[in-house]
Amino acid sequence: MKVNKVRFIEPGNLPYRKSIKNLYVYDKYIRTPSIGLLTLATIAKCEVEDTYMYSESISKIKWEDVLDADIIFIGIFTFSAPRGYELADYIGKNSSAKVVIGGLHASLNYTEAVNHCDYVLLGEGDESVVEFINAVKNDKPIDFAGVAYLKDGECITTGERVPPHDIDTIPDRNLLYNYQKMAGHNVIWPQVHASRGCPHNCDYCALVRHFGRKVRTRSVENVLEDIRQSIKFHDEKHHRITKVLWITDDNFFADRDWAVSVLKAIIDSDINYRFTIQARYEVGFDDEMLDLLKKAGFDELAMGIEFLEDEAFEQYNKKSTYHDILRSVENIQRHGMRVRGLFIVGADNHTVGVGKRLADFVIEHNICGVLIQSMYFVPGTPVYETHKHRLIDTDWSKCVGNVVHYPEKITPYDLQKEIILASRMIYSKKRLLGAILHKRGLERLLFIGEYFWQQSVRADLKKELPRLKKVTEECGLYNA
Ligand code: B12
Ligand code: SF4
Repeated sequence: MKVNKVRFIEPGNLPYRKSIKNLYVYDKYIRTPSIGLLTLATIAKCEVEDTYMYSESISKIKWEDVLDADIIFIGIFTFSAPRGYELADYIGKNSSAKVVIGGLHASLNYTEAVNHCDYVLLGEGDESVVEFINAVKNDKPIDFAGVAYLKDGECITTGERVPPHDIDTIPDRNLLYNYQKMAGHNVIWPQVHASRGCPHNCDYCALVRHFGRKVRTRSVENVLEDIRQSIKFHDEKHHRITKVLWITDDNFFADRDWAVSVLKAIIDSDINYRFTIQARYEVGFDDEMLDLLKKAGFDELAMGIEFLEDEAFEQYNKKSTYHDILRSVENIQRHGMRVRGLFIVGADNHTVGVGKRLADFVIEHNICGVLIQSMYFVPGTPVYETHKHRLIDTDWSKCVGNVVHYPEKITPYDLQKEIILASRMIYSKKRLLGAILHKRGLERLLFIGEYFWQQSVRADLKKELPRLKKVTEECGLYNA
């Protein structure tokens, strides 16, 4: 079969729409688009000239340009899976294109995803999209490793895929419809993903199941070039206020020598920019690394603190302690960098009071901002096996911070209220005033932006309260 036209689609949790909130809320109707799917589109373009991508993070989908494609690839995370299935079903009804779904959620939950497409491609797609396109072009069976599909109602799989070793692709940002225009929004960040995989094995982590425990890195030159291109793409035609590039790796520091080389290369280069990055607590004990980060332009580390109790760290196999976290936060701050906290609530030991404890910690230890995620269990993770009976339902679209399970020692309703309380305490009017009076420059601006973003987050969390009250009352699990 001829393959003349290929389209990639990134569904949103909610589809893009114009809203005043798009000026300060980064994750509702507008989001940074997927660099992963864009990387795949860049690779596919070498096979099929007419390759293009749409992302509901930044635009509506132009169906008149999509439905006559020969192959349509859709990438889903858990929070975007229901919308992805909706789009795939629509395409299935209105187009003769082969519909392929992939991405983290589809890989871990392929028995669900196969019901909405012709094929699911498991794992990272850098090599498999090319194999797929070529198999279709040459009328060959789709029988290479890492495929799932339905045959006579039964889910067939062709075995596990080995993750790609060469990941040196710089995404061609011009392949994404509307990206250049939207790149001026301050809630859309320049992003570079420089390595994949993490050697750790936290029980709730879907990433390590998807990308594996072997760390694979891009070459230093390739990472630097991507950083340059990303900055140019976002800044050249726009006046952005928040000029910060996000290195989105899950564990950039896992290969220490490589991380040092990247940082030294940034320092020695013509790149003069501000950066943010995610980090485990161990980096806070590495003074050489912290000095390099500071010199390279990193103002902030987003630390996966997750819990504040050793009991929870132990239960979910997170090799961490409260004491270590604290020491690490203090040392990072001593090196002149901010610490942002990424937290999980809804662990088995969490009770009423978890929200206040979290907020007190954040305020007392000068954590500059937070992302609070309620526990959820993705198929394929150890925590799913032990806790799947505790999921309220499998409406994955709710996995954007809402409570989606029946915690052991607190009701879903009360836990949602704890998240709202924590947000209200951390982003209070008093702290807003403090930030306006005492913080400077970007730090002040970020707090103001986050203050209004969190108002919107809380409004969304509140909307779920009546439903959570009902499921709490109906489940019968919490009767004294
Ligand atoms: C950058 C980022 C964001 C950005 C942009 C997201 C985006 N559009 O991609 C923003 C800030 C918007 C964001 C927001 C959120 N995020 Co986020 N984010 C990330 C992060 C750190 C990096 C994404 C990335 O670039 N990955 C690297 C690329 C290479 O991987 P990839 O995109 O998965 O693509 C590869 C493969 O999966 C595969 N693939 C992907 N699609 C397809 C399609 C086909 C057909 C095929 C064959 C293969 C394939 O091939 C690609 C190349 O190898 C990830 C962590 C991570 N490592 O992925 C979290 C992550 C995706 N985020 C997560 C979450 C929970 C959120 C939020 C819900 C947080 C919150 N509470 O607000 C929000 C959701 C916003 C919303 N309401 O829609 C979770 C999702 C978990 C899950 N089970 O799905 C992750 C995995 C973090 C985590 N620690 O668990 N996020
Ligand atoms: S350290 Fe982070 S990326 Fe690594 S397994 Fe744990 S949660 Fe996942």
